[in-house]
Amino acid sequence: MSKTKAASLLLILCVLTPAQTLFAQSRRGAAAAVGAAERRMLTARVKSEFLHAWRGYKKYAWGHDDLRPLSKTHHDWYAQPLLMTPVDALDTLILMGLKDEAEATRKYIVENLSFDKDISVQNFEVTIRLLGGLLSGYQLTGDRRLLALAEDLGNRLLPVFDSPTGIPYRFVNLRTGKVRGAETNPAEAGTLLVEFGTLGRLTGKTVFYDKAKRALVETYKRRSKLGLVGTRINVESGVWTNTDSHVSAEIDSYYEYLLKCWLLFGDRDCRRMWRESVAAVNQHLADEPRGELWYGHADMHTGRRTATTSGALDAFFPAVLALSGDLRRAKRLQASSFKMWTLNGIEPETLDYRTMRVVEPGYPLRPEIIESAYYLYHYTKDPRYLREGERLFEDFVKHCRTDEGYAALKSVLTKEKADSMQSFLFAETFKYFYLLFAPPQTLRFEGVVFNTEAHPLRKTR
Ligand code: DMJ
Repeated sequence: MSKTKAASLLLILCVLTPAQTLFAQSRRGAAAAVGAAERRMLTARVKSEFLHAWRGYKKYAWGHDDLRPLSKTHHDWYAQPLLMTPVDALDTLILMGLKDEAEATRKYIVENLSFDKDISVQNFEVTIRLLGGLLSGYQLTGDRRLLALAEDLGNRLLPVFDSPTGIPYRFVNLRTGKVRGAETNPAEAGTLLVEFGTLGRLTGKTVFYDKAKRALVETYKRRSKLGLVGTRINVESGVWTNTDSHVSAEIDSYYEYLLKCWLLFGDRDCRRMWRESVAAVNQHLADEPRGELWYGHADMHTGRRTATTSGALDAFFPAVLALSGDLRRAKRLQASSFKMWTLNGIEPETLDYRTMRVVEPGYPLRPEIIESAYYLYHYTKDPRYLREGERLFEDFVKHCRTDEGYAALKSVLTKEKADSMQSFLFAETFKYFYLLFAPPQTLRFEGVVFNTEAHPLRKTR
């Protein structure tokens, strides 16, 4: 190399940010290693940012479901709070070693949370956030009052399964058991068995496992000849009301739980359903513009392409592919997700991956791309995923941090903030950042399965 060339290369490397350096390196195929001191520093930064948001919640919204970070007020999902943020945050507090905060939160939950409320709640959200959070909290602390709360909640949710098909209604009144919402989707019908199954194993009450498993199986049984499911289904007639098929909102975690229920419980039906389903997804939904890998939309019966869109929620799929052993597709898909993120310095809710045009510009602090970086780093130990995580974290802090918390973005194009900080920020987004950078012994990956809200549940085969 000539002296002038060497000098200009040195200059370029000096002015590049770490993330830009990653790109420079990735063109040559390898990311720079991340040393132990650098990882410690990143871990500490994540913890400190988590605490920043947690203090904001405690200061302005303690006892309520979420913090509204711009108006510095609180938000409750229903007429009475269900402690969404404390329950979702508890296991992250424990994993981060924040003992006093975890202890105070556990105490507050067991002394104040009651499900004897005359409110109609969304079964899916309450299951993944509250049932999942209480169960992992119980497994991490051994506090049986958390399990008792989970069992009480489980019993109050059970009426949702009393439909003619066994596919659950969407809403149930926690006090009266009255159900509503006959039109549901595979995600809400099929993302229940990890939590209900664990509750069944821990209480010895098989009804929890059996009802949630039936819901998953009955959804699967209605797949098309191509092996795909649609977006909406009527729980009373079992008829699809929207036949669009994809791995995005309203379907996503249905696939995740087919795989995870095999891994968590050793349920062979789930393994068979996962294998058949993922083969159909790879055959009919995968798309390869410009040699990249994306998963788009197609009609469940004909396989005809209906949309070339993907988004922040779809970014969970590399993690699931990696967990299933398909690292080749997982790596290619994660590269696409990362491209989607870097397009505007943060990912949009929906993107047309053919034109690279943003379709829905919001960013509600979603974790999925970080979750996938964590899984891929776990399996490959390729520093690329640590560097990727570092870039995601820098952008995330830069665009979403407020003086008293973190705020969703109305638009990733303008970076205008929205007055919302959902509890999955604590359950998932910060947890996956933390686990990505922290030493592997922080959590024995092979011993647990994360529910879709990132609550780690112990394998009980
Ligand atoms: C979470 O509540 C869960 O991960 C769910 O499966 C999908 N959406 C949010 C986070 O984006």
